[in-house]
Amino acid sequence: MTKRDWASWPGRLGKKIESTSGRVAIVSGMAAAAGLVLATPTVLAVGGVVTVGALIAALVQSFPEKKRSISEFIGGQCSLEDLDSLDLKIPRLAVVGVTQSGKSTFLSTAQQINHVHRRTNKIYAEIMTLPGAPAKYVALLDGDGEKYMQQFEIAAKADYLVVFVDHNISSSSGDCIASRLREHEQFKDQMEPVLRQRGTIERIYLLMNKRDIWEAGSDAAMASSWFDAFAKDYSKSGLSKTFAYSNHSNKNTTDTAAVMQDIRDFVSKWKVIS
Ligand SMILES: Nc1nc2c(ncn2[C@@H]2O[C@H](COP(=O)(O)OP(=O)(O)OP(=O)(O)O)[C@@H](O)[C@H]2O)c(=O)[nH]1
Ligand SMILES: [Mg+2]
Repeated sequence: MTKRDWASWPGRLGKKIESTSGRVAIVSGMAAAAGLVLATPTVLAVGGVVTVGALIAALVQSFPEKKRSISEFIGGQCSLEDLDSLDLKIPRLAVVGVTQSGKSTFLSTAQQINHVHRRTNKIYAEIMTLPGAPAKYVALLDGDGEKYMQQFEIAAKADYLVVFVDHNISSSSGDCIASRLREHEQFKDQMEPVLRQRGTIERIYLLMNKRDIWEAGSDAAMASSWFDAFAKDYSKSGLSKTFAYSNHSNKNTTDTAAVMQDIRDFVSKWKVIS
């Protein structure tokens, strides 16, 4: 039998009836007017048929959408609505941070995908399979770092949040830029109420990216002490049940493998609901 979210049916039906009742009222009004010229039993019969017909139509139209198999989406990109239609409730991991901090690079490196590099401009999800018996899945969410609304939307839907920060928008300069650090602080301040509203998130992992360039630069101490203070702020905020942070480089395979291991550990404890 096709899987559907039957629990959502009463709510969908209520909405449908609300939108149908206006139309039924108009038809009833017309029937009343017809009653002035036609015999009453005929009008009653027509009115009854119209009302019952409208109710049946509302019942059918409010039928919950079909649940879709996860296998349809593996290996490609999908939308948040697609994730909602899945026949399994899988954990969601969102990678957030300001633009050019390395979010999409992390996702493609972690999945060993060679994407042609370009800025992200809309929210997308990818379903990653973690091998094992049975296999486990995690949905990876990414969006445009210039559009904070996209960042907040995916953060609000995540069970696990990877937050990217860096010392500089550049991917080649080791200089630590104060305005860039402020940008990360403002991003956190603006995201905080969104996270508080959604309720405590399971895990946040904060990464100070591009260490391949800032650790060797003359501003390394400045970058490092800013990050320590920033991480302390996060851990005290109580936004997540668990919190971790580390210096990171997407160019360092050991760093990426360490974050991936953390994700695997998280997913392996996830209770799959089908
Ligand atoms: N040196 C260095 N460069 C990196 C690192 N990670 C990412 N980059 C570079 O930083 C630039 C931006 O990376 P993206 O992954 O596109 O950044 P993003 O956060 O997805 O940006 P938006 O899509 O605009 O939100 C690219 O040129 C990457 O090659 C890193 O660890 N070290
Ligand atoms: Mg991106």
